[in-house]
Amino acid sequence: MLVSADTTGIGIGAIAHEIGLTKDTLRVWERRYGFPQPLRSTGGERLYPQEQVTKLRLVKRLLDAGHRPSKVLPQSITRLQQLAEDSGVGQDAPDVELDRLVELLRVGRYDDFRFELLKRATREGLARFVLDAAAPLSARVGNAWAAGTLQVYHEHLFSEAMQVALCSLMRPLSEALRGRGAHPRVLLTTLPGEAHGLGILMAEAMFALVDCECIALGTQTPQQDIVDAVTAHDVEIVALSFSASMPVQAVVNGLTELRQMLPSKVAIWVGGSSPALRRKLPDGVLNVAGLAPIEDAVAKWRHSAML
Ligand code: B12
Repeated sequence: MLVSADTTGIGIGAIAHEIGLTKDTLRVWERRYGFPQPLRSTGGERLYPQEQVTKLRLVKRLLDAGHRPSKVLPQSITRLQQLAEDSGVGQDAPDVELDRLVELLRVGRYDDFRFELLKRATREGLARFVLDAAAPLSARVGNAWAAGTLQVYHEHLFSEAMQVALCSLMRPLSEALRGRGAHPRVLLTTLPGEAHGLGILMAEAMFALVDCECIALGTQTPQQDIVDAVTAHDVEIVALSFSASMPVQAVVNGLTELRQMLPSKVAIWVGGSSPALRRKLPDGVLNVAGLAPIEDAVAKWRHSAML
C-alpha cells in the first residue's frame, strides 16, 4: 500500500458519497481488481488522489450504463474514455439551442439563462418543455459537470432556474385540479439520501397534465412521514424519483421498507436513471420507464380502478 507524505486526496466517506457507491464496494474493488489504489494518510486512512477520483467517476457511469465491474475496473482511463465514447455514455445528442443554454450558464449570464428558459417554457407549453428541454438539458448539465466544464454551483443555479420555469407553468394547473375529486391522487417525493428533485418535479408536471391530483412533498421525505401523508390525503399512488447518485442497495432497502409500511392498495411508482431500477424491484413497486409513459400508466391505473 502506498503511503502519502502529505495528506492530499479525498477520504473514503466523501468519495463514496460523491460517486454514489458504498465504502464497502470501494474496499472490495481494491482487493479484487487492484483499483482504486488509495494512498494512506499518516493515520492510516485511505486517501484517493484526483486522477483516481476522475477514473472512478467514469467507472461509475459505465457501470450505470450496464458494463460489468470485471470488464471496466482493470482498464486504463484512456481505454475507458474510448469505451464511454463507443457506447454513447455521457454523449449529448446534437441540439444547438440546448448548447446555447449551457453556454449561458457556463459564462455566468444567469439572468439571460433564466429568461431564455422561461421564454422557451412559455412558447412550448408544459409537456413539450418537460420532454424536449427540461429532461435533456438536465442530462447535458450533468454531463458538463462530469466533464469538468461546469461547477457544482452552476448545477445549483441551473436547478433554481429550472424549478421556477417548471413551477410557473405547472402550479396554476395543479391548483385548479385541487378539490375537483380527480383520481388518482399522487404523492410525489424522494426518499432520504436522494437530494435530486428535478426528476420528481418533471413527473409532477406529466401527472398534472393527465388530470391527477398531485401532492408534492419536495425531496428526502422519511418513510414514516410518507405513510402519514398517504393516510391524511387518501393517496392512491406514491411516486418516487431516483437519480444515479444514490447507492443501489440504499434504493432497494428504502423501497422494500416503504412497501412493507404502506397498505397494498397504495401503488408505488418509481422513475429516474438509477441503475437500481433496472434490477428486480420489491413486489408491488412499478418502474415507469420515463416521463412520456406516465400517461399510459395512469390510463391503465384508471382502467383497473374501474373494474
Ligand atoms: C441539478 C443536479 C444537482 C443539484 C440538485 C439540486 C436539486 N434541487 O435537485 C445539486 C447541485 C444539489 C447536485 C448535487 C450532487 N450531484 Co447532481 N446532478 C444534477 C443534475 C444536473 C440534474 C439532477 C436531477 O434532478 N436529475 C433527475 C432527473 C432530471 O434525471 P433522471 O434521473 O435521468 O430521470 C429522468 C427520467 O427517468 C424521469 N424521472 C425522474 N424521476 C421520475 C419519477 C417518476 C415517478 C417517473 C415516472 C419518471 C421520472 O425524468 C428524468 C427526465 O428524463 C444531474 C444530471 C442528470 N443526468 O440527472 C446530476 C447528477 C444526478 N448529480 C450527480 C452527482 C455525482 C452529484 C453530487 C454527488 C456531486 C455534485 N455534482 O455536486 C451531489 C450529491 C447531492 C446529494 N446529496 O445526493 C451525478 C450522479 C452520477 C452517479 N452515477 O452517481 C449526476 C448524474 C451528474 C453526472 N453526470 O455525473 N446535483
